[in-house]
Amino acid sequence: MTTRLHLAQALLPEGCVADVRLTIDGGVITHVDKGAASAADVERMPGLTLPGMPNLHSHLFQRGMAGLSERRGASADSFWTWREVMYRFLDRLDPDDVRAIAAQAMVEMLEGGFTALAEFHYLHHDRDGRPYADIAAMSAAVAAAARETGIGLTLLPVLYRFGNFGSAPPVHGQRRFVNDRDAFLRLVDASAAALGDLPDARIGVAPHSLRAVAPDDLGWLAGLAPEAPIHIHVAEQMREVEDSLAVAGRRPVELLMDHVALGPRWCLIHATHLTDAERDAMAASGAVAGLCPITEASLGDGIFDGVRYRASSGRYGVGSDSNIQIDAGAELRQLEYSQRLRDRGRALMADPAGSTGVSLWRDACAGGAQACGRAIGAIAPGRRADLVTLDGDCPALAGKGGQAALDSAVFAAGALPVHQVMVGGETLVRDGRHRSRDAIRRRFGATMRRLLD
Ligand code: NGQ
Ligand code: ZN
Repeated sequence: MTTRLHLAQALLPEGCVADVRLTIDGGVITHVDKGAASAADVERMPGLTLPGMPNLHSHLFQRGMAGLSERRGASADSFWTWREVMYRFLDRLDPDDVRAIAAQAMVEMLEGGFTALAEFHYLHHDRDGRPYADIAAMSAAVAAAARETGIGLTLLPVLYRFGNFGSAPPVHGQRRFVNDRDAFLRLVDASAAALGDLPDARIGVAPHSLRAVAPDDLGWLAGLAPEAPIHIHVAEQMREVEDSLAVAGRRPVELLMDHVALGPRWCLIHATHLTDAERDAMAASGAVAGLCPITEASLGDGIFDGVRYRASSGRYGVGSDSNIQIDAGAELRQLEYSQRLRDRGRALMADPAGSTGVSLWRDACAGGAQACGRAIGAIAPGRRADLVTLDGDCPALAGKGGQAALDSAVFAAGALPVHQVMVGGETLVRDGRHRSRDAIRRRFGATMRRLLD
């Protein structure tokens, strides 16, 4: 089916442009033309329309523990104590709980400007650590939530074998994640089947981290599906760097590059603590840095050097990771502000003489699309029609258009002011509200009350 849309203003690859007409066929943009609205346009979008932002890293279930790890403990709180709270929370979840939490998080993503998701999926097994009768029961729960909400999905089944560097055995809290290679192959096949009829869904793979797989698992995973996206958590915490040096005599990104050839299919999540040489090699490889600025701030990870990485033409995108807050604009703002606080400058992630909001949005869309392995992330022929129209009635946008509207949406509004969202040509959010928001919220509320009882 062919539809035509008129966008009052649009962020195209060349910048913000007024009066843009899109032709969409089978959910894909086939033509981008300039011109005033006409009777052939089935829908007219006022205000500025952006390419939907891909969310390149998330653990959906963690939305259910947002806010529950802010209490100071007896010993020093850290990423590692947060992880204990997280393990205790996920201990209780069954596939229906995961589906309820996932759907709520996806609604918030869509209402927050994210139209696609790469889910880094590692909660696989039953509470006793044994696989469900369907080994991909949890993947099926994620797929069902994607079907219900309409978000574009890249599912990354995670290989998790060990508890730490040196092939240390997994601890009790990790038993629901663990597979050997054979079980992992079954999981990937069953997960692909679970994606079934989801439009344009993609499957990839993810070694959880250098802590959770053996070095020779990396090449094995990369060889499974040589075109598919492959994501890994790396160098997020200084303790990981220290442990890697102690056990392998190499820093995490060095160790990774010793075992695999990085390239555009790779997404390195966090990659916070890099030497100049590691950062330059990563940028030169064409891999994507999967930055999760709000979670990295929440967990006290450190600051990725986006300024110098970008100067070496490094590619990046953003992810909502722990889902403590879900908002595409807020992720970009946090990224820029982290650079400002370190370097004591302004507009640090912007192109020369360019707008910070436009540069951040465009770069993170491109990197996010690459990391998702899907034709998304731009308003251009051949890309899926994933579109976010900003709310021109938001006071932060009053009197502003084009670049000033996007800068204001990212830096001057509380939450990204989203008016309408389309995924694959289908409108899912109108007036800032997802079409299934109320039912999904009710089910999430009932689930959370039971889980926290
Ligand atoms: C995760 N999250 O898998 O959810 C991780 C924590 C780990 C972040 N790294 C667990 N933000 O890395 O061992
Ligand atoms: Zn993560």
